[in-house]
Amino acid sequence: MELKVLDQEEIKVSESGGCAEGSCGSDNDQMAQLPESIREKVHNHPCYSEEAHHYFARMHVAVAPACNIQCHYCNRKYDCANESRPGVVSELLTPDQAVKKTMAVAANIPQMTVLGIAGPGDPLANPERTFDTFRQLSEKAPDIKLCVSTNGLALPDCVDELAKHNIDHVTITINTVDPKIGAKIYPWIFWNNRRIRGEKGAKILIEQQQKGLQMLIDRGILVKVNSVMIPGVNDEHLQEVSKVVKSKGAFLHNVMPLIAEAEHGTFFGVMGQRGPTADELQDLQDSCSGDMNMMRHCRQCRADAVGLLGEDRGSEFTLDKIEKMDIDYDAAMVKRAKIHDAIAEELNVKRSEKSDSVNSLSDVAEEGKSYRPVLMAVATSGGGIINQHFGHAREFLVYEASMDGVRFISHRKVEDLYCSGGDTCGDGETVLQGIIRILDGCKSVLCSKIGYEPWDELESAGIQPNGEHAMEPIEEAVFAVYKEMIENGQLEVEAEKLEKASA
Ligand code: CLF
Ligand code: SF4
Repeated sequence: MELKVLDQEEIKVSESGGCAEGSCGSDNDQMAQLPESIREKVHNHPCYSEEAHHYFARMHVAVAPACNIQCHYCNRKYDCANESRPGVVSELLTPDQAVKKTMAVAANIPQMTVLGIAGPGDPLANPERTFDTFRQLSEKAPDIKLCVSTNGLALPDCVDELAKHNIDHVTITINTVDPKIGAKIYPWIFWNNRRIRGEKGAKILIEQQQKGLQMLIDRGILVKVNSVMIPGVNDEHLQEVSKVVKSKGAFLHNVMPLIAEAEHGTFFGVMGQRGPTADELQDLQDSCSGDMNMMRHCRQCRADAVGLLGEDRGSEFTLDKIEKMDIDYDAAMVKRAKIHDAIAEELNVKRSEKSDSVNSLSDVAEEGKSYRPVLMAVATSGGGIINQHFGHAREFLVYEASMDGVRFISHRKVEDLYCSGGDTCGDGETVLQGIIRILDGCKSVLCSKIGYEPWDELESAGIQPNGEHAMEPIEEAVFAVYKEMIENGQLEVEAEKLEKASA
């Protein structure tokens, strides 16, 4: 698709850019294999499709304050604009306010396709507020997909109601299928008006999760399972979780890293429980991927996030701002449909171009020789293209290029921006060192532009900056750089070494 059908406001989302328990994506090849009925459900859901997340946005409405369990990684905050993690929100909304906000966002960000309720507590522990919001939206904004994320304790009681409102995307956070491990993650659950602690509570939670999962699958509702990877607690057990949920028919598994900082005030944070390293997370995701479609592009969104995954435009849609907006939703729906069609057309064109350009190494690879895989970081603000200045990137997407092609691996967050404006990068060495640290393992970083100073430092750290592929589709650019590396003789390995490395 050419972006010419989009006006400035519409392009903004393409250029700028959760589930409560942190929540998914089939990759492009897996998408092609899906039956039509499922493809229809996931093709424009930014969490269920890795491809879609470059183009389509989601929003959360924070209507669900209460929770019926306690997780050791959770501490909800209700008036915080600064932290980006599940359970944090700026303002709690009533269902009426949530409906108004959703329609305002949908009218102003036509690429917003999904409304999720993901907290700050558990949506199904607040059934009146959650279902009132869904009921109103399914009537007033029928072109928006509805999505919910839950810990699963109340799920079996809510499945019929979910089906009634056409909610066909449900995320269950399942961190374990073993009560012994569960007792280390959940100090208590609130069940039949009583607080139940330890293994007994964890056992009930696990049974409810598995029962709810089965009931959803039986009704044809797509289920994504989120798991928080907690080193030393459930990391070695999550492959088993993946097997169990896959055998029941879950569509996608999203293994997310534990976020635990003492200043968040969570039990794990205060106790110094560490989260996994990027390598540990990737190894676990890879080992689960034999059993399951894995989501690797989750951003562990706030419970009031708005926009493309990885961006937050919530401050544009505060209650006082929405009050002043004049929304003609019927007109907005027509415009949204046009834009969605145009994006679908663009994706079709890109897929066919990709199949021509991102497949063959035959012109550079020598027969009988092997070439090692390479990680590359990419600066993008959405649209599936390399369109961001190195110094403006708030996160980098990491891709692996190998003889099998290009695949998305993960995103890595930049805690502080290297620079906040202008086209040149000059100072800020400390931040730059931080970026170099988070890009560990990457051989190249592709961006639209980069200053001399960061260029030199990146190069000295063994990360080759590359601004030659600005405005090109990401996967094609990564593949082109990989080919150049092969041509330059940088990647050749002896066949036995490659076998050993992959064993
Ligand atoms: Fe929200 Fe979750 Fe629906 Fe997506 S988020 S309720 S499935 S619309 Fe997505 Fe955010 Fe990860 Fe959740 S990136 S935290 S997986
Ligand atoms: Fe927090 Fe409840 Fe979600 Fe656990 S289930 S992360 S306690 S809101």
